[in-house]
Amino acid sequence: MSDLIQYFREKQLKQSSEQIMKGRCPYCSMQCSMELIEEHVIKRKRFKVKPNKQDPTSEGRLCIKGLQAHQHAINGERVKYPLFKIDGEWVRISWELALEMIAEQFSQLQSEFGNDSIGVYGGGSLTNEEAYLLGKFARVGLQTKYIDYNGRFCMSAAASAQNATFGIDRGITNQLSEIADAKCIILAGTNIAECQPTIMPYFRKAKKNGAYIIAIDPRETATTKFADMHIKVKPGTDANLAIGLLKVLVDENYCDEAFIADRTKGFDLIKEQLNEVSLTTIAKQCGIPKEEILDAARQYGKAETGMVFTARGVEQHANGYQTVRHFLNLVLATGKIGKHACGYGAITGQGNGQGGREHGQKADQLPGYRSIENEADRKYIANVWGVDEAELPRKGVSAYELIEKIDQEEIKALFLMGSNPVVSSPNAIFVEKALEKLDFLVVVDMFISETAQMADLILPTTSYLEDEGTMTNLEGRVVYRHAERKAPKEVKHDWEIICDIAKSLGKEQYFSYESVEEIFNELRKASKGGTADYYGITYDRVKDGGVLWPCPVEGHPGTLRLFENAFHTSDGFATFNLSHELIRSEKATKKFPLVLTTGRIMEHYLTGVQTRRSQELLERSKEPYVEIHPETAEQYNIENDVMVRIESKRGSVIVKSKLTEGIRKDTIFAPFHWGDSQCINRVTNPVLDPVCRMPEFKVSAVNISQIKLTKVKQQKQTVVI
Ligand SMILES: Nc1nc2c(c(=O)[nH]1)N[C@H]1C(S)=C(S)[C@@H](COP(=O)(O)OP(=O)(O)OC[C@H]3O[C@@H](n4cnc5c(=O)[nH]c(N)nc54)[C@H](O)[C@@H]3O)O[C@H]1N2
Ligand SMILES: Nc1nc2c(c(=O)[nH]1)N[C@H]1C(S)=C(S)[C@@H](COP(=O)(O)OP(=O)(O)OC[C@H]3O[C@@H](n4cnc5c(=O)[nH]c(N)nc54)[C@H](O)[C@@H]3O)O[C@H]1N2
Ligand code: SF4
Ligand SMILES: [Mo]
Repeated sequence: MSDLIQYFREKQLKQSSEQIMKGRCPYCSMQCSMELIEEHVIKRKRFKVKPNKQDPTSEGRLCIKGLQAHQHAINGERVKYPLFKIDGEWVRISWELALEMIAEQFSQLQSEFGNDSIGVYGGGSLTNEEAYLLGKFARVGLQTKYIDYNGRFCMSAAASAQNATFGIDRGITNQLSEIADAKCIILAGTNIAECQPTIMPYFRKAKKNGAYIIAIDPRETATTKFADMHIKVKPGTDANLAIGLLKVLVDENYCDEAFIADRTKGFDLIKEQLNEVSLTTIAKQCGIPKEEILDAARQYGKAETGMVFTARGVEQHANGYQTVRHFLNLVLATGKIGKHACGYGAITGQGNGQGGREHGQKADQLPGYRSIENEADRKYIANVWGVDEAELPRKGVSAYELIEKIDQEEIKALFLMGSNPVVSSPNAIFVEKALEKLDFLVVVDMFISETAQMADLILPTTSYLEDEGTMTNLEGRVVYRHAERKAPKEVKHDWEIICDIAKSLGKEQYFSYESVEEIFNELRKASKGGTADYYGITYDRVKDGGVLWPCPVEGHPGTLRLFENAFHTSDGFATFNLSHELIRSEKATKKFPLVLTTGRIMEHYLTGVQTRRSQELLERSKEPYVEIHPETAEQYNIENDVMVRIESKRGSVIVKSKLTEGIRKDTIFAPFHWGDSQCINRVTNPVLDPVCRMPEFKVSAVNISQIKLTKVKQQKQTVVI
């Protein structure tokens, strides 16, 4: 080797460095852990991602989103300091000024219009500590009743149904490892293969062990292709289908009479009601052959073990609560719960979808899944917080209703942390107009999202690589997120931002923490004795593989399987759902004859703010589209891969057509990961479930038409005819 080469090698070695950082994917509820290796070679940075083989949930797997997640966190578009909008332009300001401004605006509005003139809107990406603190900030810092979060759009139907049926809502009732031994699995409106890809090997194992898998979805997906049976249900009719399945289970004696007698209430009444149910009518309502209902019920009925999973496909409906309850009836009637490989799971969505809804971001909830309207719960939390119970606000309204309050100018300022409602709310045009009415909008984000773009003030927050804390994954396992990357200099953690604002509002005594662990320890106390009891979970334990709640005392092993001996209701019984009265979804009309349903694709996450800033993911999936059946397309004179206008009562969007025989002829499907003019929520239906206030993202009556594009060469622009 020449001296010169030797010299450069040595120089390069001196200038190279490697940092290995433990972390956890910021996206879905699997919360797969990993190591990110950041290499500096001369002036270049290189990143490698290594899954964590010791992770008990992901078992050492990562999907493409997890492998590329760091790309958004290191993206140059990150907001690096507070930004204030002056004459439509973003101006860099100091934290001191930003905090002063917030204190002044909030105090002024509250003294003029009352405490409830400020709204708080949170998200399921926040850590447990931050979700907890945001709830406390609304109730103690601002003393407003108006707080809610994006989980309202996500899990509220399943959560309310589980609470009503079982007395507790912990996503999945069993550990994932039990799936392998389930002999029949019903996947209702859940596209696990694309939305929780690293969960799939659990189901593959089950299949290898002889499980029969039934997928219920109006269109073909990677999940339905994996299943043994695909019921291509008409959107919005799943409750009817579940009633049909129960009728077959009852009529053909697949019920576990002993379990029903010992552990449940309300079965006799339901049995009576089933006499009036006609399978032929149900098959017609659902747009499927009657034989499929019979086959599916028999498969589930005769299987020794079985599990039912639901997700947003059956939950995001005006009757989402009822629908999930009807699926829970199947589990109860067959006694397939509380035993090995028998149970139910609502597949949670966001990284902290589960923990985010347990500790007080929800309008009616206090930490530990306590109720803000229950006197004992209020007293307990007031005591932990060191405030007078009478000072705690009462319950507020759900996320979409909060936007309505803004529209009605009852809420004058909004503090938004970890959500992008301009893209993710139904009826997005209305939402945008409502937010324009705000006197003061503060958005805490890593990026200038579509909603942040409308703000007066943007506060920059740290990413998952920088922000330590705990998350509760889809198993109900509380896990620790290492965050070993240094935050950009002027960027703060969400929890620090909340504390700083509270201090500037003169509430320092309630928001003084040295570390996230200190916040967690307060959360543990606040949850003690509540439904979601985290008291026995310490930082030492979460750093070591995680603990499944409830975990009421230190040393408790955590609850691996729920309901082995009793349900969590006050009398220990689970309750069958009695209501057959179903709210009708938006009906197709002559003007809007098709049903639009919406959802996700593998490459993008929610409103795409993060994944659209990940080069690799954007490369794989650049633009939105709409799936249309070829026969439907022909009827509407629509070709493949052309621009199509989708129109509803509420508005319209233009996306590319994708013809596929996989979808029902009366249904079209579009993902919702894009904003502005391609935001599908400009079209969707904001009708809310009366119990859980979930909007009906999955059924909107629409029309479609092809847009003819002509290139006018001279003008170098595209003209829409
Ligand atoms: N790649 C990716 N993964 C994600 C996310 C993401 O944005 N991208 N988001 C995360 C979050 S927050 C969530 S909540 C979960 C969501 O996870 P899922 O609920 O699995 O996702 P969706 O695509 O919304 O809906 C699931 C399926 O429901 C079907 N469906 C639509 N309407 C109906 C209906 O009326 N009845 C039935 N039976 N099925 C219907 C859709 O065709 C779709 O295949 O995913 C999480 N994981
Ligand atoms: N049509 C249709 N609409 C839907 C759905 C559907 O199926 N169809 N699904 C609904 C569901 S299930 C969900 S969960 C919602 C989600 O919708 P949103 O709540 O809008 O979720 P995100 O797109 O993740 O927006 C989160 C924003 O917070 C930022 N962010 C990420 N992590 C953090 C953090 O730790 N702190 C802070 N301060 N900011 C952070 C991101 O950059 C992004 O701008 O969308 C709902 N909307
Ligand atoms: S997106 Fe979900 S499945 Fe994929 S790596 Fe992240 S946490 Fe795991
Ligand atoms: Mo979600």
